[in-house]
Amino acid sequence: DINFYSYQRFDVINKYLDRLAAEFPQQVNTVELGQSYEGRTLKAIHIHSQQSGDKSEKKPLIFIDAGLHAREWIAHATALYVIQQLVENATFYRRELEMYDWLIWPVVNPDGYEYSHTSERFWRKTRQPDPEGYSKCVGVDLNRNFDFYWAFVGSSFDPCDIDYHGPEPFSEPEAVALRELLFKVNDTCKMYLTLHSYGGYFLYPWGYDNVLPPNWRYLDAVARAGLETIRNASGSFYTAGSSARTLYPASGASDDFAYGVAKIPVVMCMELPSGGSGFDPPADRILPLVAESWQGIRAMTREVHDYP
Ligand code: 0X9
Ligand code: ZN
Repeated sequence: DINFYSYQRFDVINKYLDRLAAEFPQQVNTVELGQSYEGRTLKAIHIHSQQSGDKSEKKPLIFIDAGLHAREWIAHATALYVIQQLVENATFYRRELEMYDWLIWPVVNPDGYEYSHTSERFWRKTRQPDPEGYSKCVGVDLNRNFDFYWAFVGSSFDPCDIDYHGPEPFSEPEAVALRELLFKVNDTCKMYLTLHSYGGYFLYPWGYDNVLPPNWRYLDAVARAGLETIRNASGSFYTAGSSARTLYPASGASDDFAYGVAKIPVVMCMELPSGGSGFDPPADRILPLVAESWQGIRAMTREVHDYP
């Protein structure tokens, strides 16, 4: 079974999703999204309240993913915590389940995630070798592989760099799966939240340029709702702003794609805190960090709900 006293491996996480689907068939179903380069099953979970069994009723959807970057383990843990709370603690989150359907994909890059457990703790990319065979270096930065201003800024042509954008857009099966999922849900999806670490930022589009999108004031209000909730819970201190202005310009990322191409109205990238140690918060910090992050996520979804 899962816990938040250690970081869970990919198989444990996927088996947990299957167990929830078997145990709560009225509220939960898993969604298979194809396979990773190394053949792992890409699996998300769809969570809905019991009443929404009525197919004619289409609820707004919150879509959360984590782990495009392998080493950012607190992101995977946060997604897992959201799943656990919404399903196993459902009576406590009646409001969240009444307002929304939830789609959560906790490990977008399972090959990289497993590699960061077995071989190289701070591995970031996928595990697909360079198809042209020119380079001995392995892996693509999934968050540079999307076809929106691909290879435009903040990414590298060098397969040996950690921000290598890949030989072409959507060279990675995991990015293709995420694209297809975004297109599948974008008619009902109110917010796409992508979980990363570290630094303590709420980032909204754009990442490819310093220009701000038309609804940036609203995006900023959503971000501040999350930030203030976490701060008032005497939790971590976050900064809010556009990706390019607040962190650095970087294009070809999933968030810009979700906003610019899939046209999801609210897109947010959370850079979770470090727990004092970079990409590797100590085990005893996992539970406090995922719990405060979940409060911030809830606050954002309340803010999103009132938006037309
Ligand atoms: O560089 C990234 O992909 C993200 N930071 S991380 O340290 N987790 O690697 C930030 C992505 C922000 N979004 C865009 N630049 N579009
Ligand atoms: Zn990241």
